[in-house]
Amino acid sequence: MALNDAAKLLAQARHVVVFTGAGISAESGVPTFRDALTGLWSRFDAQALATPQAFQEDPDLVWGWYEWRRQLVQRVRPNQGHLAVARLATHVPQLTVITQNVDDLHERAGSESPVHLHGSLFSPRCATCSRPAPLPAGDEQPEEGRRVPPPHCAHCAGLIRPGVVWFGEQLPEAALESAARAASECDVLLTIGTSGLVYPAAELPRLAARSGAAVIQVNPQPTPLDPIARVNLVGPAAEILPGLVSAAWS
Ligand code: BJW
Ligand code: ZN
Repeated sequence: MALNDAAKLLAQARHVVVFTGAGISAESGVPTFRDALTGLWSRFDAQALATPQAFQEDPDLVWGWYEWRRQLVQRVRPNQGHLAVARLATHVPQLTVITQNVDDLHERAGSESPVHLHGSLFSPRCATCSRPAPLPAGDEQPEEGRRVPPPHCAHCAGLIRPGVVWFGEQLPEAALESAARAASECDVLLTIGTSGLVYPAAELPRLAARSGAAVIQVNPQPTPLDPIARVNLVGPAAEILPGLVSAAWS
């Protein structure tokens, strides 16, 4: 049975990497990017919002979108999937959590220092001088699709931008390096709720597999990572992960 196979691999591992995408936060109420009915980008054009060019052309639209998402995330809670990932740290000798998500639900579930490959909704910075900027005051969630003008930098008056990684931008070097190191050294990589379409993040499970690790995938849908997964657990993360952790350490 797939769950028992995955539990055995986890229980024997010395270093486990958990690699997460938007799907792990779906059951908290945070929309994914590419799911046909609920994805954020089924309502908005991704290329129109998640690129440096879009911010240059229409900063109010892009800032408004990120403010809407930041405040949505502040109103939701970590789910059983995030909590099970945090519990893993009490069982395995070494655990590295690598997330593509810009929310803070792993931290709020109790995972210490997850590696954020694509930045964070909570670390705005100046688009001109790159200095960090304070989060805007107020917690009134703007209406979906509403334009909100970004604040100006206190040092150079440049526009403040979200601290996330847009298409065509480099990932934070230290984060990518430590993620690649962990992926190449681990015994098991557990990939959860990612479509595996966005690079260089999507290379990490492949790197782990090439380095001899067992890849376990948790996802209700097929993904391009299916062929490299030693075990495929088909279903939602908040249902599968608590059972997986219990099966490994019962
Ligand atoms: C559930 C579930 C449940 C549902 N339980 N699961 C090589 C080949 C081709 C292209 C490239 C390449 N290398 C680089 C590129 C270009 C580009 C890229 O990858 N393009 C592809 C789309 C083709 N990459 C980049 O531009 C990157 N930068 C870069 O490469 O720099 C170097 C460079 C610079 C300049 C020139 C040349 C090179 C940067 C990528 C940044 C990605 N940023 C985003 C936005 C972040 C900010 C924001 O949040 O708005 O990151 S895009 C978006 O996708 C976001 C996500 O982190 C990322 C991944 O998405 P994720 O998490 O997988 O979500 P979904 O929605 O796709 O999937 C959800 C999954 O969950 C599904 O599978 C569901 O089934 C599942 N699910 N419910 C479990 N309950
Ligand atoms: Zn500045």
